Amino acid sequence: AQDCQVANIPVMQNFDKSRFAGKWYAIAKKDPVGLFLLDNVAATYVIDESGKMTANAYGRVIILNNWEMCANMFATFEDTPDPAKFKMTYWGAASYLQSGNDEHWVIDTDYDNYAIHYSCREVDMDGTCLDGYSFIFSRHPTGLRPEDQKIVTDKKKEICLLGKYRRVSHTGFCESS
Ligand code: DAO
Repeated sequence: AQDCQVANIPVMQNFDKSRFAGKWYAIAKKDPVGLFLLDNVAATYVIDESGKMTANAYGRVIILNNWEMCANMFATFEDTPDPAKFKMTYWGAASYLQSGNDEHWVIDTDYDNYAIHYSCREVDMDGTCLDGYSFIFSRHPTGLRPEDQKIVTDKKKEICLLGKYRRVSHTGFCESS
């Protein structure tokens, strides 16, 4: 059932953050209002000895309307009663980069190939998401394996974001930084 209520969005069952650790390449993205990360986006998740999750991420951004650069970003995650839902605090290596607090939900993953991330920033009066973003992650910068594409399409529909994504290219722009 897809009623598009944020509270009813199904997330990954028995999410195992230690298997989620490592590098993920964003291959598609649904942007929020005031989008920040444009392309060449990747995130590396780390789980420490105490089980706390953190991440480093990078991506091409344009700041001050015209200045193109690679943003190096950091994030910490607070666990919640649902193992697939985290409260994320993020900030940039430089003070002029974006920072804030977002939800970080893992909708689905097989840990080895694909992952679907979701974050609703603003829930509307009717309980649907008014402003949010979502990344489709792959372990491979080249994209998803054909066998994962149907699973991902079905999940996009379940989270009411089918047709809202754009492709995220990897050109090597952020590789040297
Ligand atoms: O690109 O518009 C946007 C929103 C991105 C918020 C910045 C997130 C930085 C940390 C990313 C960790 C993995 C999602």
